[in-house]
Amino acid sequence: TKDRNGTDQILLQNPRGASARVSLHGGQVLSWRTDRGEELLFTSSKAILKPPYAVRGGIPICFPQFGQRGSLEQHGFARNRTWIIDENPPPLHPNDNNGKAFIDLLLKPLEDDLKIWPHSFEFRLRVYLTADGNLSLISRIRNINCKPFSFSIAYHTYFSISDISEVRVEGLETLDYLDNLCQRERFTEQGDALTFESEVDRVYLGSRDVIAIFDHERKRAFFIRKEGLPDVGVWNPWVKKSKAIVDFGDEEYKQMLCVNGAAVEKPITLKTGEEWTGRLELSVVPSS
Ligand code: TA6
Repeated sequence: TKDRNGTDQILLQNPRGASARVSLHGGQVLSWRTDRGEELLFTSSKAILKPPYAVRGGIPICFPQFGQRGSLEQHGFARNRTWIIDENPPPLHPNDNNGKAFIDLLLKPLEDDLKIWPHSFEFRLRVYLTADGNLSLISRIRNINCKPFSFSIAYHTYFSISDISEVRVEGLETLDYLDNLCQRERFTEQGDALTFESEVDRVYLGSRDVIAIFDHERKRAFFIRKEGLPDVGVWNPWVKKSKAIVDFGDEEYKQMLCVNGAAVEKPITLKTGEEWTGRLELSVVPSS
């Protein structure tokens, strides 16, 4: 299929009818629906579907860095480039194939990207739906044949929620975090669950491998399971920041929360021929 900007999108559907849509623009998941057709990811009504914008919503992939790094664009170039379908990906781990509905993509950096970030890398992404309708993303990043390089990465996931004031996140308690609202100063999470009354922009460090987002009003919980992604970004722009973001509606902060599986605090370094794999699996379950 094609989006309104003519960019190719791949529709994945599992036998029970759960679905996901992946755009070749940015290798970005733009939709993940239950078998009843309920949309689980947030996308802004003001999202701009063409380069140089990353679509405001779904799961933008921040690579080769999260945040700012020299003259690279914010959150790196991967989410703003055209990916291609990878016709013959190297074999994945057997249990990575349990979804019938999957797509393999390959990042195509521009010459200019390689001038700024001169590393011969390969970034292969597999997106698939499991039989239960969970959404799984596997990134495999390889140093083909050059001197060691380092990168950080985040799956900047916009979850659709009913009301940010009725949401709590569990699994981050007692962890340290860098607070982007205080010059990335380091704090320790005191609460036993994270709730939201104002802008939050943090990276929790060395997190556990399961994070839960409880949407009280919709009586459901998202679970984020991750491997190779030790950190968790949490972001809600709240009122003031929302108004300052051109591709974000003034009131939309109430219906979204970003909780991002990431590797940020300790960038990953790959020597020649080495490969890194990062896995993220999202599921949603009823929760009273
Ligand atoms: O989620 C962390 C963050 O760096 C926030 O500060 C905010 O800028 C967000 O990413 C979105 O960034 P973007 O470049 O997509 O507008």
